[in-house]
Amino acid sequence: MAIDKKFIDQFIYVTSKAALASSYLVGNKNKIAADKAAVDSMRSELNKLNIQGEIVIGEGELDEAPMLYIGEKLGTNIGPEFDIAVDPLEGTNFAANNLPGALSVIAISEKNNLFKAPETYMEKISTKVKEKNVVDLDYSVKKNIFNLSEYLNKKPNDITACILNRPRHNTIINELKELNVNLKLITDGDVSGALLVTDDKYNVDIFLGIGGGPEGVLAAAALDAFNCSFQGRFLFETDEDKIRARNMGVTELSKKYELKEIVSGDTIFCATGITSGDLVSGIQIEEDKFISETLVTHKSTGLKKVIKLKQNI
Ligand code: VTB
Repeated sequence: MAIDKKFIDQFIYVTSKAALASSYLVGNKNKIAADKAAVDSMRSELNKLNIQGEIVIGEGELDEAPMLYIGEKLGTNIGPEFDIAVDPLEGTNFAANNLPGALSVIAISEKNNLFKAPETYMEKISTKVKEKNVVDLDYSVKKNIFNLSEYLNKKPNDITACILNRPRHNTIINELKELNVNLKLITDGDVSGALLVTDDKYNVDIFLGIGGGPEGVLAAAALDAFNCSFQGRFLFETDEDKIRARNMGVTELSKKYELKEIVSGDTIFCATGITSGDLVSGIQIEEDKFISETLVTHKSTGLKKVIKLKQNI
């Protein structure tokens, strides 16, 4: 089954309004307030839609998030059953400090087609290579870079790798440097980072490293529509994290998940810019109107483009 394309505009509206709400707080040095504005708006707009939605990736579990918690039901309860993954403000530091790259993100699938990812880290890798055994989470950095270079017919020093700039990545970063790979080090926002492999214009050949698991699922939804590859493996720091994951239905804790095991069937993905970044421009306000840019994908119709809209506030 496919998701009716009438929902595309509705979900673009949801992320545009959340981005607008958050944009008023850009540069205020208050991550929590900027996030709350996006969360409140997103929840209220989703509740107006004729859907039977359920949050599978949200602001946390019921005991830690009053809104958009995993399992929360959204919509008028009339219409199709959807799994909903949200990151109302991806890149809270970016919004708080008025830096490029803050996004409001949502991914929708038909019921039971999006992975219910626990709030834990995930080892990830994405490229535009669809063939198996070229790039793989189980391979060394060196093997991945050599295979990718060969596949793309480039030298390692013509390859660019995107990775979160974190001490936990020091070894990988040093290995990439030794291979003369160009680095794109990002400070936050690895949904966007993972999506930079989708178009040559971003000049990124591989995204890798450890980031948020929920962000991995969101990125996978868009990467599927772009026909790119993604693999993810959860990393658990404490026994409590493992118990929570098991309670959410994750049975194989150390499994390497392929894209299709994370997202299947039809999906809609929308990422609206709050501040301007690599993927989209941020919110602009003109008197009583606002201009938004949203990267939209709809797997079944092949839609994948940036949609710019001017709407009433
Ligand atoms: C990523 C990124 C987020 O957290 O998931 C990252 O997408 C996880 O790593 O934007 P850290 O815990 O090291 O920050 C963010 O950077 C912030 O939520």
